[in-house]
Amino acid sequence: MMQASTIAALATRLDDCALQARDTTKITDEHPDMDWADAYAVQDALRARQMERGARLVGCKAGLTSFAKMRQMGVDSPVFGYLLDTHAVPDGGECRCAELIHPKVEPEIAFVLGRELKGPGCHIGAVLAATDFVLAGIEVIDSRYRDFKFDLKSVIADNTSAARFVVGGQPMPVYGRDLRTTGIVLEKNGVPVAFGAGAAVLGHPATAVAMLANHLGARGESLPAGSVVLSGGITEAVAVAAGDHVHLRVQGAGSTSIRFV
Ligand code: 0L1
Ligand code: MG
Repeated sequence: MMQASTIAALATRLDDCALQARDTTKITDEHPDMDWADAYAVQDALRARQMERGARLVGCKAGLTSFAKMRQMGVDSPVFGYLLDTHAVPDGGECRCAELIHPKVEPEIAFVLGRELKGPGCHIGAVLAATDFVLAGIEVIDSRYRDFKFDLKSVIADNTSAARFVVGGQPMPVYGRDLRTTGIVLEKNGVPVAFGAGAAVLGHPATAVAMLANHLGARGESLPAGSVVLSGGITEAVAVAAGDHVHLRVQGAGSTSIRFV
């Protein structure tokens, strides 16, 4: 277990990198013995710093939940992070690239919970029962690590590269729908660049939400009613730059978009 002072120093470093839009080397280079609990402890300390500045917790995210993403990043299991109101961009709104290091976008299905979801023991059925509706969601990831080069523990400490997100305004109830066959099309500057379906995320995107709830439950936390949960990129992440306009269509759930300036 890392010392509290080391955890605090690492959280400060990652926070400063995000605030100043500059990168750093992955923290396991200096701390090769960092364990999973240490990695999430750094993430907790990062969240505490940001909330001390006034940010509010609005939800959580699961990352690396599709084989496309795992293959892209060379890892083999999902990771979990948190979402703050400071990460949220209004539908159709602008994301300032000067505030980010090397942003990429991911097409996701966002769950909005009508009831608290608490592990352990969560499964797809419990997630769907607690879900009020799903929305089209674009996550903007921006690893604080140089060239997006990291291992799982380093990326967990860095709040799983969370930077911004946008969700659409057309809620789709899950009852009577099959999220596995729900199709998505991601367009960059009017050109379709990625396609997929919900099943790309662990067979069913609600599986990622159940894993997240079980992960939180093991730590004595839960997903409160009203939480927004990003279930993970359905395709590989797509790099973006100032001037790009990204639009996501989700079958049955309308669309959402974001402009990079
Ligand atoms: O949301 C995600 O899938 C990203 C998880 C962290 C890995 C990355 O930066 O691609
Ligand atoms: Mg994501």
